[in-house]
Amino acid sequence: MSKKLSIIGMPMDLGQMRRGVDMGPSAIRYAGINERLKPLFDDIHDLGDIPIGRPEVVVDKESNLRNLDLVAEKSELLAKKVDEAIQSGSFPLVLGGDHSIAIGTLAGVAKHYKNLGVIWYDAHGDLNTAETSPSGNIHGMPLAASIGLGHRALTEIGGYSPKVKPENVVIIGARSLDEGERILIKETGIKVYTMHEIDRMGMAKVMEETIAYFTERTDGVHLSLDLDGLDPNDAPGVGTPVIGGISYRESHLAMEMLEEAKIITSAEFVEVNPILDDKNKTASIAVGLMGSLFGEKLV
Ligand code: Z70
Ligand code: MN
Ligand code: MN
Ligand code: MN
Repeated sequence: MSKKLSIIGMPMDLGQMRRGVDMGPSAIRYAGINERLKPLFDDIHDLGDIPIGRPEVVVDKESNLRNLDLVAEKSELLAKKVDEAIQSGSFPLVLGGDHSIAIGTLAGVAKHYKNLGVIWYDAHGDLNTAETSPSGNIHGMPLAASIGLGHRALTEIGGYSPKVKPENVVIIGARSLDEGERILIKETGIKVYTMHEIDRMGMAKVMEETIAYFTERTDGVHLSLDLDGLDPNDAPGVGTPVIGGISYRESHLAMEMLEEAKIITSAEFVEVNPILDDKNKTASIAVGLMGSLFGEKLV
């Protein structure tokens, strides 16, 4: 079977207040994604960007969510593109955009699996709902929406809910969780490897456990990688940096182990903000991580 990749840009910055993350897909392309991944696939299709435009910020009166209708509308477009890519036998790789794009990505992916697993590589849990959100920012909600919790406009993208079962979610790198998110993690039993576990067990063990867990119970695994999961010293170009994060080396090891295990069936790299970056360093790191994820070898 030929190995095909579809690259989809989602330059959406409506899930938070920091402009610049809409330039993520451009920054990642500029960092050489096509050239870097070319040797690793038989065929790469860069499908360009989902049109987002420059809509005005509208806060939903009833729910207080920033840009609710717009995020929902654009997420449907992304879901359709991702769905088509998978139907055509291609691996979908989505470039964000803020993390709210995961709502659309997962809507397009999850219908193709009975038991989709999700790796949420992030400093944050992104498990807020309109009720628990401290900010009204939808990029703090995509994981909640994908397990069926939160505003209906977000949970029902693609016309079905939930996309993922909470027991099929593994969060890696968490170090900034809100009160409501902690409660939800306890209630749902979502597996979390915080920085505490990463330091204590080492990334190799964290990934071994994660891979074993998914191999047993899932028929596909989506990797949702927020660049703020990495330490801001390594990846400074993100809207919400949190110190004490996953290192560059640990992140490469994680990607290499996922590649060896051959469990990842779709992926997205989000929250790259070239305006806040140091000479496109964060986009370059994203591209390097994709290299490891898709089988680039050191020797
Ligand atoms: C906070 C909220 C968040 C990303 C920040 C922050 C969420 N928990 N997500 N950066 N990627 O506003 O809900
Ligand atoms: Mn072709
Ligand atoms: Mn996130
Ligand atoms: Mn984050």
